[in-house]
Amino acid sequence: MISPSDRPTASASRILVTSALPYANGPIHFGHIAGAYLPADIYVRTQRARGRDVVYICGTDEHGVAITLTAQQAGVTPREHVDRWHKVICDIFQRFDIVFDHFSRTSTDLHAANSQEFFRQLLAAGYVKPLESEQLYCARDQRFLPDRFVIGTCYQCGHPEARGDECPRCGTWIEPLRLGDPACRLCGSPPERRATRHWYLMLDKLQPELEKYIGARGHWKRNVLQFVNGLLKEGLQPRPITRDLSWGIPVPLEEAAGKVIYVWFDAPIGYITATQEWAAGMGTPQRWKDYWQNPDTRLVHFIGKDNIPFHCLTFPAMLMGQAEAWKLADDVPANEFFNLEGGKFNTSTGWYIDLDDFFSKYSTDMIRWSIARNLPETADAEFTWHDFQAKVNGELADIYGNLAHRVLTFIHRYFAGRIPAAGATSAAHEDLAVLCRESPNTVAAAVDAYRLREAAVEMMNLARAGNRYFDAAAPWKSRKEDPDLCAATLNRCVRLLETLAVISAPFIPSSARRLWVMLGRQDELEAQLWDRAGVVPDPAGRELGRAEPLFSKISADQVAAEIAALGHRAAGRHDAGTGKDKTAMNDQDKTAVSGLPALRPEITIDDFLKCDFRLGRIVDAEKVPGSKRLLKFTVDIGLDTRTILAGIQEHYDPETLVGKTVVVIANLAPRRMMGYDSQGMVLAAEVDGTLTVLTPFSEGLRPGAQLS
Ligand code: B3M
Ligand code: ZN
Repeated sequence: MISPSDRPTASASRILVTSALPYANGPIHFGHIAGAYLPADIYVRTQRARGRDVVYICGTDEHGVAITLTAQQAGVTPREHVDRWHKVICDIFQRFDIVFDHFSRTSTDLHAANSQEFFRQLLAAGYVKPLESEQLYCARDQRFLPDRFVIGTCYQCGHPEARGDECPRCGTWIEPLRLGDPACRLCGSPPERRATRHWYLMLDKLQPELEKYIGARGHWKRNVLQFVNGLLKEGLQPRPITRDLSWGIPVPLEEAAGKVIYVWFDAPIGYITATQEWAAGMGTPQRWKDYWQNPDTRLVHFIGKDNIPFHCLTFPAMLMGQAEAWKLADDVPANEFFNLEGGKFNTSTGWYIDLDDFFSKYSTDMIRWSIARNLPETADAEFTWHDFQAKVNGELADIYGNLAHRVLTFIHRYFAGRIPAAGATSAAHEDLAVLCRESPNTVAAAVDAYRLREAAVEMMNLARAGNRYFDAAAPWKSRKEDPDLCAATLNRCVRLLETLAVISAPFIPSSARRLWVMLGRQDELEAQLWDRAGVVPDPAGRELGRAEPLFSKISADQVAAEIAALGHRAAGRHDAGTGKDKTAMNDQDKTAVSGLPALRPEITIDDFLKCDFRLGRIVDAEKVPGSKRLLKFTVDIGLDTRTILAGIQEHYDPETLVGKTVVVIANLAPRRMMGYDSQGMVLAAEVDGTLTVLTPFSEGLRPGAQLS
């Protein structure tokens, strides 16, 4: 094994960039684009323009329980299902102008062979081992319930819809046996525990190596390091990497007949398979090794925050346990979540933007720009129609488009479309030249640091400066008073626009290309070198192309109509479902259509009466030190005053809850969390990520009152 300290973070002349492989299980939306694809695409385009040797790899993730379940619900085979979604997802990337060097899929033979080889080598080295364990088993469906086949209450945050693999609310890596009230996703009945044999990745054995590796990655984003170090501190446990499923890559062992490799084991190997396919397609079948086995390459994984443990611990562990030395990630710029108008993007509840409709009205660069300006790099961010309008009208049209338009139409009108002479220089010209020279470096430095939002702002600042220069130079006046100065002004503005076209291309590629052509350039914009973009040779005498507006503005009426349409779509989903015969809708359909959790299995009145619900008054509330989720309440329930913890920190400021009357389950067995005994539970309702603590309609009710 190669020690991680022998693998220093690579300098950046050869770069392999990956974006999380989207599940071939449904469409992707702005949220995904903002998390792992647009930032990577901007990064790759910039590095390529700077002459770096970059390869950008992605593909669809086609295995796993979620896919098996959705295919089953749709009445198609998993193969048919992933074929369909693979194609849809490719088309969506095209619409966003996200351009990969290679876009693969994980259901290929080469990928199966690669994954099996990884498995075999880890087994041979003792990092994969079979273990007997208890797993949840549904007696009614006569099957084990891996991953998403089971739902229950999260033991970390209390979320009632945690899945057997992870909690969608707090991101905890779930151990299914610890879920509260587990239920089979297929039939709703409570599962039993049964002994079975699975193969485990012995993460505990690799923990010391992983610690060294992560220890040498102090430059990573704080959110990533916090998450990973938290897991390391808890101590890594062996994780099962085989599943009882029929769809997936068979475990390459005779005694494991009927078992497949866990989707999260094979998926990251998909990056490698895709790179091999890319190299073969280029006619250089061995070249993938330059990217995966040469320590000089920089390996960068763009992902959403929910994928952190797999990219920062599991995948590196799988690579460390191989016989050869593999590249481990140098950077994992994980993003937070990107929402829509205050809610999560959700196709089944109608809270989404229809892409056909969107692209029939707005351009790719408009949405790329509005997302780039709001990337969830440090905190959750969102798309709102008002902000979309502000970014398109106020920046693309009024700053970038306006500068191009006023400069080019001026030259067309007064210089017969030919770029006028540069003339003598002046202090103002020099200042502008300095700005143009610096601008590509400023943008590139922000991109190198994965601060792409800032890079976008810096790029737009150059256009802003161009407008200021134009205004101050007032060529419409100097045209009569000092024609040479007027010519010089326009000459300088054209040079600035050339610089701008090059450094804006990563963000708004087709608009930048149109600008390039309008500037009369006959060569390829993509072939321009970033490092020379700031010093443009005198273009005097060149004939311009035709000037036309780059961006159209979005009206207030349009914004209002879009917001109304979103509301209607979401409401329509709740009333009318999918238009199928409603009486024929089973519980799973209802869940899918409404976005609400399925009903739990029936109980009797006696079951209900076992729960003692009381009104309580919150006397005190504070954040639990060291926890991002938990609030600690002191609650007066009439009979006593007690401590209750709730995982709602992200939804409430503790002070705002003091004095509120709430509903408490008062006879719940105490549970220890973060060093406190929580004596009960405060009731809250959650829909689409928004959580509300329940409080009675009338004020001044006495604590202790029993609910019935
Ligand atoms: N398909 C999860 C996701 O789409 C998963 C990523 C795999 S990256 C190797 O969030
Ligand atoms: Zn949770």
